[in-house]
Amino acid sequence: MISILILNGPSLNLLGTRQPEVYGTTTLADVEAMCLQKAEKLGVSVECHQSNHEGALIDWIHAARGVFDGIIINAGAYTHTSIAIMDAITSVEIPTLELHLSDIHAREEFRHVSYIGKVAFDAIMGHGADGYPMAIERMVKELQK
Ligand code: CA2
Repeated sequence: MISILILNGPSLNLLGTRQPEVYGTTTLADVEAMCLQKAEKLGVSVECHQSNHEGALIDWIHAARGVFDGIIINAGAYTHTSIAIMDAITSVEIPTLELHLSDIHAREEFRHVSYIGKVAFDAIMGHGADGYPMAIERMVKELQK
């Protein structure tokens, strides 16, 4: 069975509680439930983790080698700063999909740079919480190629 690791970075634990005009009203628990539902429908397995710490995200990426077939990552603000997460993704050689709630290219210029985008095979952004099940579908399509 295809297995997918879904990682969420800093402050995404606050989803649905603040800045609803930017990030929507769906909570992280809702998002994870949506992912499990989508996975069940597609006959794949998903495991979700969130951390506010760069090193914790990197540890999960490293541990994914030989365990997960794909990684979906919303690295939050680390997207725009973290060469360390980019290198971790490269090191495990697991197909990785970049995910964002908002369209980072339609926002402030400092969000236009994405280190994750340099190593991901594709990106899904601007669809809010619905982007998560969309990302699972995109990942499954990629892994079934
Ligand atoms: O659009 C996205 O998914 C982002 O990855 C979200 C990050 C932001 O730094 C990226 O540029 C784009 C921020 C996540 C903060 O999440 C919050 C959720 C609710 C309330 C406040 C922050």
